[in-house]
Amino acid sequence: MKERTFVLLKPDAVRRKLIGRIIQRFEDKGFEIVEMKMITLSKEMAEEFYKMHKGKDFYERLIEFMTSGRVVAMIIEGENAISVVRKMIGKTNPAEAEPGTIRGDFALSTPDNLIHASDSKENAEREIKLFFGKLE
Ligand code: DGI
Repeated sequence: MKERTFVLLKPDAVRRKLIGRIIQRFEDKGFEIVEMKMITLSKEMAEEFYKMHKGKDFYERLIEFMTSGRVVAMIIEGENAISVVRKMIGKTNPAEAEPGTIRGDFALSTPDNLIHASDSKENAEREIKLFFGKLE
């Protein structure tokens, strides 16, 4: 089923100049980037984005990291985009992410694990609305 997912390249991806190589993987796979923008997240925006983690021990560091530089937000479209893109980014903890995944190949730790991708249809809709102001 053709669907849309939300992907965010985190500040470490921008700082390390990995944007092109990461996007290339999604294009090579056959996905289409249908919307994209580079922004710096405000604290309020980062807190809304990660509100499900509020109160957890890693939360403050996560918000600080997410607001530490520019990010690239995009909507990616294609067959089963939500689950396939999640598979391509790899496990949350890059130390456990398989080689061949983005986190497995390019990252070693959290919160600087390079990339976010929606994990469900509900979250994809929420995140697309938050960043692009519309429901898909
Ligand atoms: O969707 P993910 O980014 O794979 O994971 P998530 O939505 O559960 O968590 C969002 C970010 O918060 C994740 O990319 C890194 C950080 N995080 C999540 N769980 C942990 C964590 N950081 C630490 N240090 N420990 C955790 O258990």
